[in-house]
Amino acid sequence: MTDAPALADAVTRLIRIPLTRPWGPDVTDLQVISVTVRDAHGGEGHGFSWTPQIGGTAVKALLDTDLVPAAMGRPATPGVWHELWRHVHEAGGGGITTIALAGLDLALWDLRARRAGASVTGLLGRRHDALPAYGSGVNLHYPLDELVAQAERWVAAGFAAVKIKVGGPDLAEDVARVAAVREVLGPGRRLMVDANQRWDLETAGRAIPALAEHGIGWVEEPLRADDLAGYRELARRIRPLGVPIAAGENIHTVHRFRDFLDAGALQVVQPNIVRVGGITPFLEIADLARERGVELAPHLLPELSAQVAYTLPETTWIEDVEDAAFGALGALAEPTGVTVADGRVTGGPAQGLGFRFR
Ligand code: SMN
Ligand code: MG
Repeated sequence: MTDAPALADAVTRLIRIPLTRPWGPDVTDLQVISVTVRDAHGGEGHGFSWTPQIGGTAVKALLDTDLVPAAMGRPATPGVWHELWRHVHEAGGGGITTIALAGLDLALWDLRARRAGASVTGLLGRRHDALPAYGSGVNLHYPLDELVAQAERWVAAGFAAVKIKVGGPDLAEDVARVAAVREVLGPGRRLMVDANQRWDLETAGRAIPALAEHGIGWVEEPLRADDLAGYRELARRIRPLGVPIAAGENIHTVHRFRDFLDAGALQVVQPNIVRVGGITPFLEIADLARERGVELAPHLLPELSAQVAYTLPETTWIEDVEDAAFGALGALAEPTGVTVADGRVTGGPAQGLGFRFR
């Protein structure tokens, strides 16, 4: 790979994409930082960084002032990932640094695949034509009737699994919401719940058994994602219930995922391809999950996650947040080709990753 031509140019652009279905009073648009790279032979690649709420400007600045200058002149290949990670590491091993790094990583994968006349899926080796998708909603702020209507749309759309938010101030209300959605789903569909780090250990210890009465496929981010000791203790306490604990959208490195698995704290790992720094580190985390025999479920970004998940030996659930795909939001100049229908995700671009933002 070191015989790749040198990186000659990289241009970033901060784009705000309005959400048609806001994720909360203060989350009304997504921030994407598009990254276009050019190599010394004129090859071009397109990638992006992404953050819903916090840090878009900082991500762009880190790319422009630190990552792009450090990458310039190095081989234009994703193989430079670890050198670039070392370069920005004193600003944090994960978080803004890895989110920024993802923009370059994805652009370099896109370039590498285009150079080979292939899609990234084709380059990595496709193993699945289709994967199961689950309907997901950022819906804690929805009144009950809107939540039920959303669950009805998911059933009508053919999803065999769905995920809703829990962690409101009143546990009885969470239980009523889960019961109402279970009623819509019937016994045969999988229902996952996501507390988005809202509970402490005692609250989680009370809430999870109550919600489990309604059949829970996994409980996601019950505690603050930094609190490894809390997760270890929670896993110990709820083990008899048999409800898997899922987390990963706020875990940023393979090292930290390993800590959680060593602690026996997670049964489902959910790396977000952008937040961990791109496809290169995502594949390391997928290998780790496989070695440890835990379920892998990539977080969000179905148009990207599916393209990589198609290439893994295991079958992974792909998360489809209602009306939040870049194509559906009208953010792309042309669709990626990744489509969710009848509870399945299929398709992808003919070349590269296929992300060109308007
Ligand atoms: C989530 C996180 C960030 C943006 C949208 C949704 C949520 C999920 O935690 O897992 O879907
Ligand atoms: Mg989540």
